[in-house]
Amino acid sequence: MEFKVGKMELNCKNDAFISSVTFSDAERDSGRPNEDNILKTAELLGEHGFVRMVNVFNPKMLSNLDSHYRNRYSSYLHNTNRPNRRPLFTVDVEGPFNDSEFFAHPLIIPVIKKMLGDNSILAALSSVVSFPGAPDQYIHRDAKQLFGKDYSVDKDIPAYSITVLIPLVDCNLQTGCTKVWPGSHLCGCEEDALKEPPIDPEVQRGSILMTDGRLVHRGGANVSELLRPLVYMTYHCHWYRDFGGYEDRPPVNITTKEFKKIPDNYKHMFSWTRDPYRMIRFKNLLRRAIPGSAIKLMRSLK
Ligand SMILES: O=C(O)CCC(=O)C(=O)O
Repeated sequence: MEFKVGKMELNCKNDAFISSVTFSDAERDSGRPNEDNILKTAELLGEHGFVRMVNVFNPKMLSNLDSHYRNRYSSYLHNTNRPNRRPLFTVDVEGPFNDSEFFAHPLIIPVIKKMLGDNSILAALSSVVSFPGAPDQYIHRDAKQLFGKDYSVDKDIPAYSITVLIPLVDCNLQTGCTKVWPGSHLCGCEEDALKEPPIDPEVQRGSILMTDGRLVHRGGANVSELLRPLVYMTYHCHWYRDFGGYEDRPPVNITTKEFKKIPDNYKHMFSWTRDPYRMIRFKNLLRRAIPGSAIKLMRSLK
């Protein structure tokens, strides 16, 4: 949902309180986070609509993801003719991106489960790149409201969509932070949501920003000379789907071969991308194409 922009968007306070939890190297490398840190992360996310998780990806894992990404998507990273200088593209579930340590990261997934339940799904795996000179992105919320014209119903219900933003370079005031309006996920309308100025949480490579789908935010301008690639994963409650923004590309792209590699206990995160009626459709098509008597004849020939 796009907002009409008021004057306050320019009034950023970077010294404001940042909702943030720092994980130790031991938690990161063992994949066994301290339960208090998970609780704190979920609590801050619920209260402010965003939380920065510091020191989530170990450098080796991130560098594997990064080199696969830069190789595979190099055509998007050289230049752009988009006026907003922010190309968006789907990241295929393959290579290091088809790894449960990534899509069900042991520090991230416990928070997702606390917020969305045990059977949440991976609803998007995608990337947005902001090129040097990219202006501020339009102000928006990621999730469309469930009922009515605004968020006056949604503001009173638990989170149903969460985005995990993974920067591949440091996000700061030069490369562009994701500007957030704290608490705006609990605001029913645009006027309330934009009452307070936004803040710019800096997120270093290896850390992530988690946002409630209802949070009002925008990518900040890239005033540096550096490319600022961001990979993001969106998780949904198992009953929720939102295809807004994915009219011309799939939110999750996973082939049958890659789907087979997903461990059984994570398959539910991706099974919504498969068509359970594919064989039935195929049989119906055959039935229409081949008259009944021909099918009977074929059966009798067996
Ligand atoms: O670039 C960013 O920091 C945020 C991107 C974003 O919010 C989006 O593409 O929906």
